[in-house]
Amino acid sequence: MKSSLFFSLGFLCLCISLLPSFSTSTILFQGFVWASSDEAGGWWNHLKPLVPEIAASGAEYVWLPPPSNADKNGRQGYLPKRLYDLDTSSYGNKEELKSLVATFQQSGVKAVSDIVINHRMPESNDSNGRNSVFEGGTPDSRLDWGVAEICRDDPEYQGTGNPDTGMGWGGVPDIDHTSTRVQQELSDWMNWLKTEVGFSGWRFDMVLGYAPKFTKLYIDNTKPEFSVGELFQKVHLGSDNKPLTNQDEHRNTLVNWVNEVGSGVLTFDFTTKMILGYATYPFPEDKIMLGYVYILTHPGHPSIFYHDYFERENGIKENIKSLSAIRKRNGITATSTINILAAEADLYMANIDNKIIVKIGPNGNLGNLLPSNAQVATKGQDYAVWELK
Ligand SMILES: [Ca+2]
Ligand SMILES: [Ca+2]
Repeated sequence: MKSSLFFSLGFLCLCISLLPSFSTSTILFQGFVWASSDEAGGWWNHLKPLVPEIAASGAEYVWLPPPSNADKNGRQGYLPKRLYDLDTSSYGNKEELKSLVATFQQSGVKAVSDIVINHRMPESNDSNGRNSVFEGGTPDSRLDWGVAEICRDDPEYQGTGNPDTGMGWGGVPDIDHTSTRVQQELSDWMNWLKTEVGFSGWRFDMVLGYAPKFTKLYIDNTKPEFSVGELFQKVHLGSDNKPLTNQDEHRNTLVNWVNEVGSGVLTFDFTTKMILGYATYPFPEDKIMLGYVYILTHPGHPSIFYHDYFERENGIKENIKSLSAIRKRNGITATSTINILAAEADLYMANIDNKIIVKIGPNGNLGNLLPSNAQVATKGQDYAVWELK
Protein backbone atom coordinates (compact mmCIF):
# COMPACT_ATOMS: atom_id res chain seq x y z
CA MET A 1 0.00 0.00 0.00
CA LYS A 2 1.15 3.53 -0.43
CA SER A 3 3.17 5.33 2.16
CA SER A 4 0.58 7.50 3.91
CA LEU A 5 -1.58 4.52 4.69
CA PHE A 6 1.40 2.42 5.54
CA PHE A 7 2.54 4.78 8.23
CA SER A 8 -0.92 5.00 9.66
CA LEU A 9 -0.77 1.39 10.65
CA GLY A 10 2.74 1.55 11.94
CA PHE A 11 2.06 2.14 15.57
CA LEU A 12 -0.51 1.51 18.20
CA CYS A 13 -2.25 -1.38 16.62
CA LEU A 14 -3.90 -4.14 18.47
CA CYS A 15 -5.19 -7.11 16.61
CA ILE A 16 -8.67 -8.54 16.83
CA SER A 17 -9.11 -12.27 17.07
CA LEU A 18 -12.02 -14.52 17.89
CA LEU A 19 -10.50 -17.94 18.38
CA PRO A 20 -9.19 -19.22 21.70
CA SER A 21 -6.11 -20.69 20.01
CA PHE A 22 -4.76 -17.16 19.81
CA SER A 23 -5.79 -16.13 23.31
CA THR A 24 -2.21 -16.16 24.49
CA SER A 25 -0.19 -13.03 25.01
CA THR A 26 1.12 -12.76 21.45
CA ILE A 27 3.06 -9.60 20.68
CA LEU A 28 3.91 -8.61 17.10
CA PHE A 29 6.90 -6.44 16.21
CA GLN A 30 6.73 -4.47 12.96
CA GLY A 31 10.36 -4.79 11.92
CA PHE A 32 10.66 -2.02 9.34
CA VAL A 33 9.65 1.50 8.36
CA TRP A 34 8.73 2.96 4.96
CA ALA A 35 12.31 4.11 4.38
CA SER A 36 13.85 0.72 5.16
CA SER A 37 14.12 -0.09 1.45
CA ASP A 38 16.68 2.73 1.17
CA GLU A 39 18.96 1.41 3.90
CA ALA A 40 22.58 1.36 2.72
CA GLY A 41 23.85 -2.20 2.88
CA GLY A 42 20.32 -3.60 2.90
CA TRP A 43 17.63 -3.87 5.55
CA TRP A 44 18.07 -7.62 6.14
CA ASN A 45 21.70 -6.96 7.09
CA HIS A 46 20.75 -3.92 9.15
CA LEU A 47 18.21 -5.86 11.20
CA LYS A 48 20.34 -8.89 12.00
CA PRO A 49 22.46 -7.38 14.82
CA LEU A 50 19.26 -5.90 16.31
CA VAL A 51 17.58 -9.30 16.72
CA PRO A 52 18.47 -9.69 20.43
CA GLU A 53 16.96 -6.29 21.23
CA ILE A 54 13.82 -7.11 19.25
CA ALA A 55 13.51 -10.39 21.15
CA ALA A 56 13.89 -8.43 24.39
CA SER A 57 10.73 -6.49 23.51
CA GLY A 58 8.75 -9.61 24.32
CA ALA A 59 7.58 -10.05 20.72
CA GLU A 60 6.98 -13.61 19.53
CA TYR A 61 6.59 -12.58 15.88
CA VAL A 62 8.36 -10.06 13.68
CA TRP A 63 6.62 -8.69 10.59
CA LEU A 64 9.02 -8.19 7.68
CA PRO A 65 8.24 -6.28 4.45
CA PRO A 66 7.44 -8.00 1.10
CA PRO A 67 10.67 -9.87 0.24
CA SER A 68 10.28 -10.36 -3.52
CA ASN A 69 11.49 -8.54 -6.59
CA ALA A 70 9.24 -5.50 -7.13
CA ASP A 71 8.59 -2.70 -9.57
CA LYS A 72 11.14 0.10 -9.49
CA ASN A 73 8.32 2.54 -8.66
CA GLY A 74 7.54 0.57 -5.55
CA ARG A 75 10.86 -0.10 -3.88
CA GLN A 76 9.08 -1.01 -0.65
CA GLY A 77 7.76 -4.16 -2.30
CA TYR A 78 4.05 -3.39 -2.53
CA LEU A 79 4.08 -3.61 -6.35
CA PRO A 80 5.55 -7.12 -6.58
CA LYS A 81 6.75 -8.67 -9.85
CA ARG A 82 8.93 -11.81 -9.79
CA LEU A 83 7.65 -13.39 -6.59
CA TYR A 84 10.19 -16.24 -6.48
CA ASP A 85 13.09 -13.82 -6.99
CA LEU A 86 14.29 -12.90 -3.49
CA ASP A 87 17.71 -11.77 -4.73
CA THR A 88 16.76 -8.41 -6.21
CA SER A 89 14.62 -6.93 -3.43
CA SER A 90 15.53 -3.45 -2.12
CA TYR A 91 15.95 -5.03 1.29
CA GLY A 92 18.72 -7.46 0.34
CA ASN A 93 19.19 -10.89 -1.19
CA LYS A 94 17.82 -14.32 -0.41
CA GLU A 95 20.78 -15.57 1.60
CA GLU A 96 20.74 -12.44 3.76
CA LEU A 97 17.01 -12.90 4.35
CA LYS A 98 17.41 -16.58 5.25
CA SER A 99 20.21 -15.72 7.65
CA LEU A 100 18.05 -13.04 9.29
CA VAL A 101 15.04 -15.32 9.66
CA ALA A 102 17.23 -18.07 11.16
CA THR A 103 18.76 -15.59 13.61
CA PHE A 104 15.29 -14.52 14.70
CA GLN A 105 14.28 -18.16 15.18
CA GLN A 106 17.32 -18.79 17.36
CA SER A 107 16.17 -15.91 19.56
CA GLY A 108 12.64 -17.25 19.83
CA VAL A 109 11.07 -14.82 17.38
CA LYS A 110 9.23 -16.14 14.33
CA ALA A 111 9.17 -14.24 11.03
CA VAL A 112 5.95 -13.09 9.35
CA SER A 113 6.10 -12.24 5.64
CA ASP A 114 4.08 -9.45 4.06
CA ILE A 115 1.92 -11.08 1.38
CA VAL A 116 0.87 -8.72 -1.42
CA ILE A 117 -1.43 -10.64 -3.75
CA ASN A 118 -4.33 -8.35 -4.58
CA HIS A 119 -2.30 -7.01 -7.48
CA ARG A 120 0.92 -7.74 -9.30
CA MET A 121 3.11 -5.91 -11.81
CA PRO A 122 3.65 -7.54 -15.24
CA GLU A 123 7.12 -7.93 -16.71
CA SER A 124 6.38 -6.90 -20.30
CA ASN A 125 3.80 -6.55 -23.08
CA ASP A 126 2.22 -9.46 -24.91
CA SER A 127 2.04 -9.75 -28.71
CA ASN A 128 -1.10 -7.61 -28.67
CA GLY A 129 0.68 -4.80 -26.85
CA ARG A 130 -1.07 -5.48 -23.56
CA ASN A 131 1.09 -4.99 -20.45
CA SER A 132 0.18 -8.39 -19.10
CA VAL A 133 3.12 -10.81 -19.27
CA PHE A 134 4.14 -11.89 -15.76
CA GLU A 135 7.38 -13.62 -14.85
CA GLY A 136 7.49 -15.76 -11.73
CA GLY A 137 11.24 -15.63 -11.26
CA THR A 138 12.02 -19.27 -12.04
CA PRO A 139 13.08 -20.91 -15.34
CA ASP A 140 9.82 -22.88 -15.44
CA SER A 141 6.32 -21.47 -15.85
CA ARG A 142 5.28 -21.07 -12.22
CA LEU A 143 3.56 -17.68 -11.77
CA ASP A 144 4.25 -16.84 -15.44
CA TRP A 145 0.75 -15.42 -15.87
CA GLY A 146 -1.06 -13.42 -18.55
CA VAL A 147 -4.39 -11.71 -19.26
CA ALA A 148 -6.28 -14.81 -18.06
CA GLU A 149 -5.14 -14.14 -14.49
CA ILE A 150 -6.09 -10.43 -14.54
CA CYS A 151 -9.62 -9.39 -13.50
CA ARG A 152 -11.74 -8.42 -16.48
CA ASP A 153 -12.98 -5.26 -14.78
CA ASP A 154 -9.45 -3.89 -14.82
CA PRO A 155 -9.86 -2.55 -18.39
CA GLU A 156 -6.51 -0.80 -18.40
CA TYR A 157 -4.90 -4.22 -18.71
CA GLN A 158 -7.61 -5.95 -20.78
CA GLY A 159 -7.81 -8.87 -18.38
CA THR A 160 -9.93 -11.85 -19.34
CA GLY A 161 -10.32 -13.37 -15.86
CA ASN A 162 -13.46 -13.18 -13.73
CA PRO A 163 -14.58 -9.84 -12.27
CA ASP A 164 -12.78 -8.70 -9.12
CA THR A 165 -14.27 -10.08 -5.89
CA GLY A 166 -13.07 -7.04 -3.94
CA MET A 167 -11.61 -3.58 -4.33
CA GLY A 168 -9.24 -2.67 -7.13
CA TRP A 169 -5.85 -1.00 -6.83
CA GLY A 170 -5.10 1.61 -9.47
CA GLY A 171 -2.18 1.53 -11.89
CA VAL A 172 -1.48 -2.16 -11.54
CA PRO A 173 -3.40 -5.29 -12.60
CA ASP A 174 -5.75 -6.80 -10.02
CA ILE A 175 -5.31 -10.56 -9.83
CA ASP A 176 -8.24 -12.94 -10.37
CA HIS A 177 -8.31 -15.06 -7.22
CA THR A 178 -11.15 -17.23 -8.57
CA SER A 179 -8.57 -18.77 -10.94
CA THR A 180 -7.50 -22.22 -9.77
CA ARG A 181 -4.07 -21.61 -11.30
CA VAL A 182 -3.69 -18.40 -9.25
CA GLN A 183 -4.84 -20.18 -6.10
CA GLN A 184 -2.52 -23.14 -6.59
CA GLU A 185 0.55 -21.20 -7.65
CA LEU A 186 0.26 -18.57 -4.91
CA SER A 187 -0.25 -21.31 -2.31
CA ASP A 188 2.83 -23.13 -3.64
CA TRP A 189 4.85 -19.92 -3.48
CA MET A 190 3.78 -19.22 0.10
CA ASN A 191 4.63 -22.78 1.13
CA TRP A 192 8.03 -22.25 -0.53
CA LEU A 193 8.50 -19.13 1.62
CA LYS A 194 7.92 -21.35 4.64
CA THR A 195 10.24 -24.19 3.67
CA GLU A 196 12.91 -22.29 1.75
CA VAL A 197 13.17 -19.13 3.89
CA GLY A 198 11.67 -20.19 7.21
CA PHE A 199 8.69 -17.86 7.47
CA SER A 200 6.09 -18.90 10.06
CA GLY A 201 3.23 -16.55 9.25
CA TRP A 202 1.62 -14.02 6.96
CA ARG A 203 0.54 -10.41 7.06
CA PHE A 204 -1.95 -10.13 4.20
CA ASP A 205 -1.85 -6.76 2.47
CA MET A 206 -5.11 -5.07 1.37
CA VAL A 207 -7.51 -7.89 2.20
CA LEU A 208 -10.48 -5.82 0.98
CA GLY A 209 -9.03 -6.40 -2.50
CA TYR A 210 -10.57 -9.88 -2.77
CA ALA A 211 -13.27 -11.91 -1.06
CA PRO A 212 -12.58 -13.23 2.48
CA LYS A 213 -12.95 -16.83 1.25
CA PHE A 214 -9.70 -16.46 -0.67
CA THR A 215 -7.76 -15.35 2.41
CA LYS A 216 -9.23 -18.45 4.05
CA LEU A 217 -8.11 -20.59 1.12
CA TYR A 218 -4.53 -19.33 1.27
CA ILE A 219 -4.42 -19.88 5.04
CA ASP A 220 -5.89 -23.37 4.75
CA ASN A 221 -3.44 -24.25 1.97
CA THR A 222 -0.36 -22.95 3.81
CA LYS A 223 -1.19 -23.40 7.52
CA PRO A 224 0.70 -20.45 9.01
CA GLU A 225 1.23 -20.30 12.77
CA PHE A 226 0.20 -16.65 12.67
CA SER A 227 -1.80 -14.63 10.17
CA VAL A 228 -3.15 -11.10 10.19
CA GLY A 229 -5.05 -9.14 7.55
CA GLU A 230 -4.79 -5.46 6.75
CA LEU A 231 -8.44 -4.44 6.50
CA PHE A 232 -8.19 -0.69 6.18
CA GLN A 233 -11.30 1.49 6.12
CA LYS A 234 -11.73 5.13 6.99
CA VAL A 235 -13.15 5.95 10.38
CA HIS A 236 -16.86 6.74 10.19
CA LEU A 237 -17.59 10.47 10.43
CA GLY A 238 -20.73 12.34 11.50
CA SER A 239 -22.29 15.39 9.79
CA ASP A 240 -19.88 17.61 11.74
CA ASN A 241 -16.99 15.79 10.04
CA LYS A 242 -15.79 14.39 13.35
CA PRO A 243 -15.61 10.69 14.21
CA LEU A 244 -18.90 9.27 15.40
CA THR A 245 -18.93 8.39 19.09
CA ASN A 246 -20.30 5.00 18.16
CA GLN A 247 -17.87 3.16 15.85
CA ASP A 248 -19.58 -0.22 16.20
CA GLU A 249 -20.22 -0.44 12.46
CA HIS A 250 -16.54 0.20 11.74
CA ARG A 251 -15.54 -2.46 14.25
CA ASN A 252 -18.18 -4.92 13.05
CA THR A 253 -16.65 -4.85 9.57
CA LEU A 254 -13.42 -6.14 11.11
CA VAL A 255 -15.21 -8.72 13.22
CA ASN A 256 -17.29 -9.97 10.28
CA TRP A 257 -14.18 -10.38 8.15
CA VAL A 258 -12.42 -12.35 10.89
CA ASN A 259 -15.53 -14.53 11.23
CA GLU A 260 -15.75 -15.14 7.49
CA VAL A 261 -12.09 -16.04 7.10
CA GLY A 262 -11.90 -18.07 10.32
CA SER A 263 -8.81 -20.29 10.50
CA GLY A 264 -7.44 -18.30 13.44
CA VAL A 265 -6.85 -15.16 11.40
CA LEU A 266 -6.35 -11.79 13.11
CA THR A 267 -6.91 -8.30 11.80
CA PHE A 268 -5.34 -4.98 12.72
CA ASP A 269 -7.69 -3.13 15.02
CA PHE A 270 -7.92 0.09 13.02
CA THR A 271 -11.05 1.05 14.94
CA THR A 272 -9.22 1.35 18.25
CA LYS A 273 -6.21 2.90 16.57
CA MET A 274 -8.32 5.59 14.97
CA ILE A 275 -10.33 6.31 18.09
CA LEU A 276 -7.08 6.68 20.01
CA GLY A 277 -5.40 8.80 17.40
CA TYR A 278 -8.00 10.63 15.36
CA ALA A 279 -8.50 13.77 17.44
CA THR A 280 -4.94 14.87 16.83
CA TYR A 281 -4.01 12.66 13.85
CA PRO A 282 -1.28 11.70 13.35
CA PHE A 283 -0.90 10.27 16.82
CA PRO A 284 0.70 12.99 18.99
CA GLU A 285 4.41 12.39 19.38
CA ASP A 286 4.43 13.18 23.09
CA LYS A 287 1.63 10.68 23.75
CA ILE A 288 3.21 7.69 22.00
CA MET A 289 4.24 6.11 25.28
CA LEU A 290 0.69 6.42 26.62
CA GLY A 291 -0.53 4.58 23.53
CA TYR A 292 1.85 1.73 24.31
CA VAL A 293 0.73 1.74 27.95
CA TYR A 294 -2.82 1.23 26.69
CA ILE A 295 -2.18 -1.55 24.15
CA LEU A 296 0.39 -3.44 26.23
CA THR A 297 -1.93 -3.66 29.26
CA HIS A 298 -5.21 -4.34 27.45
CA PRO A 299 -6.79 -7.39 25.78
CA GLY A 300 -5.64 -7.94 22.18
CA HIS A 301 -2.37 -8.69 20.41
CA PRO A 302 -0.21 -5.58 20.78
CA SER A 303 2.06 -4.49 17.94
CA ILE A 304 5.33 -2.66 18.57
CA PHE A 305 6.65 -0.43 15.78
CA TYR A 306 10.38 -0.42 14.88
CA HIS A 307 10.47 3.38 14.71
CA ASP A 308 9.08 3.80 18.22
CA TYR A 309 11.34 1.14 19.69
CA PHE A 310 14.65 2.05 18.07
CA GLU A 311 14.39 5.60 16.79
CA ARG A 312 12.82 7.52 19.67
CA GLU A 313 14.50 8.91 22.74
CA ASN A 314 13.33 9.31 26.34
CA GLY A 315 13.70 5.62 27.17
CA ILE A 316 10.63 4.42 25.31
CA LYS A 317 12.34 1.13 24.49
CA GLU A 318 13.03 0.32 28.13
CA ASN A 319 9.50 1.36 29.11
CA ILE A 320 8.04 -0.93 26.44
CA LYS A 321 10.15 -3.81 27.75
CA SER A 322 8.84 -3.20 31.28
CA LEU A 323 5.23 -3.21 30.10
CA SER A 324 5.69 -6.37 28.02
CA ALA A 325 7.19 -8.11 31.02
CA ILE A 326 4.24 -7.05 33.20
CA ARG A 327 1.84 -8.29 30.51
CA LYS A 328 3.48 -11.71 30.40
CA ARG A 329 4.03 -12.01 34.12
CA ASN A 330 0.32 -11.50 34.70
CA GLY A 331 -0.86 -13.61 31.78
CA ILE A 332 -2.77 -10.80 30.04
CA THR A 333 -4.21 -12.25 26.82
CA ALA A 334 -6.42 -11.36 23.89
CA THR A 335 -9.43 -12.44 25.93
CA SER A 336 -8.58 -10.85 29.26
CA THR A 337 -11.39 -9.19 31.22
CA ILE A 338 -11.37 -5.44 31.54
CA ASN A 339 -13.14 -3.34 34.14
CA ILE A 340 -12.96 0.40 33.47
CA LEU A 341 -12.67 2.28 36.76
CA ALA A 342 -12.48 5.85 35.44
CA ALA A 343 -12.90 7.48 32.04
CA GLU A 344 -12.52 11.23 32.40
CA ALA A 345 -10.74 13.77 30.21
CA ASP A 346 -7.67 13.72 32.47
CA LEU A 347 -7.87 10.23 33.96
CA TYR A 348 -8.40 6.76 32.50
CA MET A 349 -8.11 3.82 34.82
CA ALA A 350 -8.83 0.14 34.28
CA ASN A 351 -8.49 -3.18 36.07
CA ILE A 352 -7.47 -6.10 33.83
CA ASP A 353 -8.17 -9.65 35.01
CA ASN A 354 -8.03 -8.45 38.64
CA LYS A 355 -4.27 -8.74 38.17
CA ILE A 356 -3.16 -5.29 37.13
CA ILE A 357 -4.50 -1.75 37.29
CA VAL A 358 -3.42 0.84 34.72
CA LYS A 359 -3.82 4.58 34.97
CA ILE A 360 -3.36 6.98 32.04
CA GLY A 361 -3.65 10.78 32.24
CA PRO A 362 -2.22 13.68 34.23
CA ASN A 363 -4.73 13.53 37.07
CA GLY A 364 -2.99 12.00 40.09
CA ASN A 365 -6.01 12.22 42.38
CA LEU A 366 -7.18 8.62 42.32
CA GLY A 367 -9.50 8.88 45.34
CA ASN A 368 -10.38 5.37 46.49
CA LEU A 369 -9.96 3.74 43.05
CA LEU A 370 -6.71 2.04 44.02
CA PRO A 371 -7.08 -0.96 46.38
CA SER A 372 -4.64 -1.42 49.25
CA ASN A 373 -3.06 -4.52 47.68
CA ALA A 374 -1.87 -2.62 44.59
CA GLN A 375 1.90 -2.34 44.18
CA VAL A 376 3.53 -0.11 41.58
CA ALA A 377 4.99 -2.22 38.75
CA THR A 378 6.08 0.61 36.48
CA LYS A 379 5.33 4.29 36.03
CA GLY A 380 6.24 7.23 33.82
CA GLN A 381 4.98 10.57 32.58
CA ASP A 382 1.17 10.53 33.05
CA TYR A 383 0.90 6.78 33.58
CA ALA A 384 1.32 4.02 36.13
CA VAL A 385 0.71 0.29 36.26
CA TRP A 386 0.08 -1.59 39.50
CA GLU A 387 0.07 -5.31 40.17
CA LEU A 388 -2.50 -6.63 42.61
CA LYS A 389 -0.73 -8.79 45.20
CA1 LIG B 1 9.29 -18.35 -15.35
CA1 LIG C 1 -8.83 -6.65 -6.24
